[in-house]
Amino acid sequence: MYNRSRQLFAESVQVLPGGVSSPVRAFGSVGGTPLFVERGEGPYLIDVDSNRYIDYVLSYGPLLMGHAPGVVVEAVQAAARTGTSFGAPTEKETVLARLVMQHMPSLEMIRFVNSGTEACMSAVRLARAFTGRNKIIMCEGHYHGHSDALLKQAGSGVATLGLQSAPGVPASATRDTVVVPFNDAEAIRRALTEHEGEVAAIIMEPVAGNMGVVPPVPGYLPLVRDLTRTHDVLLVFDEVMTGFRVSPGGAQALFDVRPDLTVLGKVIGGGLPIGAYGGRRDIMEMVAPQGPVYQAGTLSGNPLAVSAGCVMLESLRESWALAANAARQVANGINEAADRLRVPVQVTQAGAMFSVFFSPEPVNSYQEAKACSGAYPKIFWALLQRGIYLPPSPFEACFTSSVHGREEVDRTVTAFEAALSV
Ligand code: KE4
Repeated sequence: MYNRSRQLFAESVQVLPGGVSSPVRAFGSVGGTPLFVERGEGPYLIDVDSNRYIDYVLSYGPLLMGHAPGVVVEAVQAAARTGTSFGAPTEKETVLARLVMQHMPSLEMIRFVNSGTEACMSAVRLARAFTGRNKIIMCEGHYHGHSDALLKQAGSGVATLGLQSAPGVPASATRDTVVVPFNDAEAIRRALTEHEGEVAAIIMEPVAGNMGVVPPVPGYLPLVRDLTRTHDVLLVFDEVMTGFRVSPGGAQALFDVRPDLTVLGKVIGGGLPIGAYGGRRDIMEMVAPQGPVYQAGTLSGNPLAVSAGCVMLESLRESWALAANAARQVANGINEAADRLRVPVQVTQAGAMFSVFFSPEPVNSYQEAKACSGAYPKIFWALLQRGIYLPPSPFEACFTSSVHGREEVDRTVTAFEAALSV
């Protein structure tokens, strides 16, 4: 079943810490040997032992059109034939910027970088420079990449590994990071009052995806926006995951809340390395070389990633509608199966991403997500053995694509019904 993956893992652990290039891939949270991938095909992942799965990881979000969509492959091949990197501006960067702005008008200017981490880190530096203040408020269980200031009670792989501290991150780096529970506006009000005049920005995932998918409770985001305005603090939406996934215009369109800055990644690179931050012109004009806030990158605006991103966004509305429909059908099917089996689950779905919490009560925070994460490994393996590949951690989101069709949905729901019966 997994012999070749086991062999490759035995080799990779010799040279890669944990045998992987990113912690969550090591299956630490669910046990067993991580799957080594041979190839992806549309909604399917094929591992090196020729096992075939319906893929709900989709590289943790970028693949809104599934694996190796023809138009993206052709765009990347064509770009590569003219050169892989120039260290000079290209027209495609402006084209991608305009495509982003069509869907997210709050971004009046944008800077491309190479990862969500880099984009979040740069957005924090920019917010601090613009306001002249140092403190940053973030939410427990949210994940904004692994830059020092934001590695505090974070979600995703940090939560997966149960890391209580961040070795190598000096206290001085997180001294100005204030952590509050998600979905608790009073906690934000208290933090803003306690640190009046000291806070540069609140950064948050407007729909949490790194504790499982946890939407904002009704009224939360508009209230946060009001509080940031009252206290003259910037609001930064980290839409690396939610952007172009919870709606074509991201969470800011879905909930009609306009942030001052937005962080992007994943979908805008179609699976190639990319990140971006953007927002109000008066803020973005502070970014070097137009302004004094320094941020740079050898491969920023890389022509292959930007070409892939342009193709992804050119057909965004159609892709998103199909992917969101698949997510909705899977979510409904799991709910109906769980009802039939009287298994208490909370299925959360926001556009083309969803999660299943094994809890009788709604999950609105990281602590609540953590409290019901114990059942996840059993379900993960029961589904994997039925050809369904979920993220190997309860602190991740499940993603659908435009090519997850009725057949994949039906097979997924059938597998869930069997797994929930185990
Ligand atoms: P990257 O540096 O991994 O490109 O992006 C960091 C990041 C920032 N903000 C949000 C909301 C994110 O979800 C991420 C990265 N997401 C994780 C998965 N939850 C990346 C997967 C991994 O760490 O291997």
